[in-house]
Amino acid sequence: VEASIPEPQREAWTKNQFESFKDQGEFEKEVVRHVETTLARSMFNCDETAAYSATALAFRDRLIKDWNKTQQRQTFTDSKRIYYLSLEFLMGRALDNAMLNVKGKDIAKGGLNELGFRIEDIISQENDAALGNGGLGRLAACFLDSMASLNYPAWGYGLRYRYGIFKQEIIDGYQVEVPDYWLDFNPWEFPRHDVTVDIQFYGHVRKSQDENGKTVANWEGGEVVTAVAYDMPIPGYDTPSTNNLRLWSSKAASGEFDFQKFNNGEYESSVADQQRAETISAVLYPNDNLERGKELRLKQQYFWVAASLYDIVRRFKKSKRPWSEFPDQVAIQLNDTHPTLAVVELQRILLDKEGLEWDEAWNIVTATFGYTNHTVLPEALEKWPVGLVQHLLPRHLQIIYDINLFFLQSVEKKFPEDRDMLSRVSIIEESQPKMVRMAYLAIVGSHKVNGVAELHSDLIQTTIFKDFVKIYGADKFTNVTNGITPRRWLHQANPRLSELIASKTGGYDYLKDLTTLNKLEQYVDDKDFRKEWAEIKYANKVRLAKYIKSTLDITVNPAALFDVQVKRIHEYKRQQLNIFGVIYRYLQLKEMSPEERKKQAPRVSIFGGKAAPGYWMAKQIIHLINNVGSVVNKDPDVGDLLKVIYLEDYNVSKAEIIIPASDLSEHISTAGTEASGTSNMKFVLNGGLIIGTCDGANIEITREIGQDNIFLFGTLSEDVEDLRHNHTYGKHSVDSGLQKVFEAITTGKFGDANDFGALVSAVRDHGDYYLVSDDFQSYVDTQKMVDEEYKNQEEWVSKCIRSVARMGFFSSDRCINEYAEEIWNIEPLAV
Ligand code: OX2
Repeated sequence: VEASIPEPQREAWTKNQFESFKDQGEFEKEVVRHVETTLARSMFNCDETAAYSATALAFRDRLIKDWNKTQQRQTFTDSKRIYYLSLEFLMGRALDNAMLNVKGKDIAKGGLNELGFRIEDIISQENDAALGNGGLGRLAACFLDSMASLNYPAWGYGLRYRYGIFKQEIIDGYQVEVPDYWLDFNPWEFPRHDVTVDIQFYGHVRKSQDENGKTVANWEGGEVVTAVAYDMPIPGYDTPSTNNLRLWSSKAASGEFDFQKFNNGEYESSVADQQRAETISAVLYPNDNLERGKELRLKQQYFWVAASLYDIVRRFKKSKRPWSEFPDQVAIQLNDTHPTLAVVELQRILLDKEGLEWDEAWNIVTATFGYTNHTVLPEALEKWPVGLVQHLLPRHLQIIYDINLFFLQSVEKKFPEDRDMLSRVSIIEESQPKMVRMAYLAIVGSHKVNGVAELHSDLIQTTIFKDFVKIYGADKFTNVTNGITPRRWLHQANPRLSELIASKTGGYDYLKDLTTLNKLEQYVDDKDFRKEWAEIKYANKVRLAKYIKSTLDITVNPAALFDVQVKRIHEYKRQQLNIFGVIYRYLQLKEMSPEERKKQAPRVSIFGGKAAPGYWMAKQIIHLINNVGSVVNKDPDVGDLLKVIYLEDYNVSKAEIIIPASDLSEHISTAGTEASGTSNMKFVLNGGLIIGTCDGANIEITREIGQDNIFLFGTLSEDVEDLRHNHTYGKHSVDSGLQKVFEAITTGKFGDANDFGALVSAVRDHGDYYLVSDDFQSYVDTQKMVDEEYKNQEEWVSKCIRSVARMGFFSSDRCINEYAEEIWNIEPLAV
């Protein structure tokens, strides 16, 4: 129903519009109003939680106005929109970001202070919105920030998980998972109970003839679940543009609650149906770079994709344009293969619902979609058993078969000689059981395929998707190197550094054009500037040291080198290489005389990250790190020279404390395995140096900041295959340094040796797939160099400043502009 206020009454509306706070007084008034009326509390009963809620609501009121106007503007101008489909959005906290983006943080700080609160305490009341596993989900969140900041008409679509990524506790050195129920009070979401879509599963397909004698497919029967929209405003920085993130929640379809059963006293079983429906959006799968092929996951994917497409198509149809203009109005980006069913769903809508011919429909589909690949790891490439797809989505399987048939026909025509090609590129893998290869389906269904860093984009074109480059030509494949939002990852996380940079680069404009950072280069030799810079780093380290003290009761010396590796725990990311290096350092320290020890550079090795609950080896790595910590940290021979810290429950809000405090961070994946990495960019942007392999975005970071400002080591990706081959044929030796480390572990220096047997043998006896032994020596040698260079603080700080000055390229704004131009063909909307 189109409801609108009649002309004569509009003036009353305009006159009485809500005005957001212009100054501190108005902000305070709004907070008090929300405490007293929205929350029904008084100043005698206003704790930090209530103050947080009221502050969030005050800012939310402000955002809503901009949000409504942005949506109206987009509708009136009928401009092309980009829809970013991602199963993960790792947003973190929203309040601080909202305050900064609308430039209201100073007002809030003063206002809260006057009301008796410290803004930091209020901000930290908020639960992280942790609807993601790691880099892939955080990238989606940075992209939302950039799309809004650059005024692109953009929507994110995802799932509203009731439980985000689990919370990690470390108990007796082991990871324990605790559910993350994050929705207690979430002022940032708006339930749209009027925006619902019924989603069908299972059933069967019946073919019939329409009045023109054309065969039509009817998908009938099965089960229906309702998707309800929840919207979150996404404010841009220093612009009124406020975009929408729409997350779907599942509930039983209205007809589903079985009143018959209910009345017959079968209350429990009627509730059970309800719960079954709600299960779909209940929990985020906690695997990073791993696909386990569970039916519920496939249900999640279809539920989310079908609801989103229904919404997108509904919006398009309002414009009354012909279908051929769909790709002029709509661009859809597939964040990895998780939303690939969208390709099939849009083809189904156009064929079965809208009555288009196959070719016409398929041209629209392929012109609409773009696909971003984030990994070459075989265990992360999605495949679904044909039988499962047939059972859950019978009509979709038929369409997949047809897509494949037409695709293979075209391939056969082009490569009549290469019979093998057909089975290699088929969307259906002829294995036992047969599988649908989702990446191939995504490539065939999109007009552009991109990797996320140069090396990675080269690798996909020369390895896993090589045949597709032959078939489609190189133009279909491109690179868009990842980026990060400088608003959260510098301004918000490191306010003092941001202020210092602003004072030298001509204000905060650098947050909108990060290349402006290059103005810092002229201050590299300025002693006072270096001093201020170093003081800020030190203060950030003190903040982290306090956090470590308060959570772990371990005292660390802020003057020591803080060496940080925080990311998901994975063998390919090689936290085992890091901890073996720490053990090696420890053994060396133990062998030294007290005089020799005095010459050593003190270090704090800081780890953090979650292991997938079912990833046993990753959990062993966590256990080993903790056990090494408990031995080293209380060894009086070592004292301040080495501390080993495991920070519990690494997440976005903790990253904002940890990253600004790092001197050195580790990005040490086996070459060719880390598609990009994005925390590497965050660490450098915050004035830390990197030790890393020639992998992912490390390579481009090196190119930008210069090889003197980064500590690179290890095997190159082009040599990995040969080394692995040698290992398999027994040509594999573990050098004496690493042998000593293994000896220490297997003789029980760090607790029961049996606990770590598998970790050691993976390297020593079972082929060392991740090349830990090959890279060990060059790793410890490079760490030695780090020790030496850190002693020369003036030079170290100069390197940090120079690096930051050259990091402009890694803004997610640059990245989004590349997507917009090369893939989405979309323009910003003037405000
Ligand atoms: C991650 C990649 O592992 C990481 O290298 C990359 O920076 C990030 O995506 C964003 O592009 N799941 N997570 C990733 O890939 C997959 C699959």
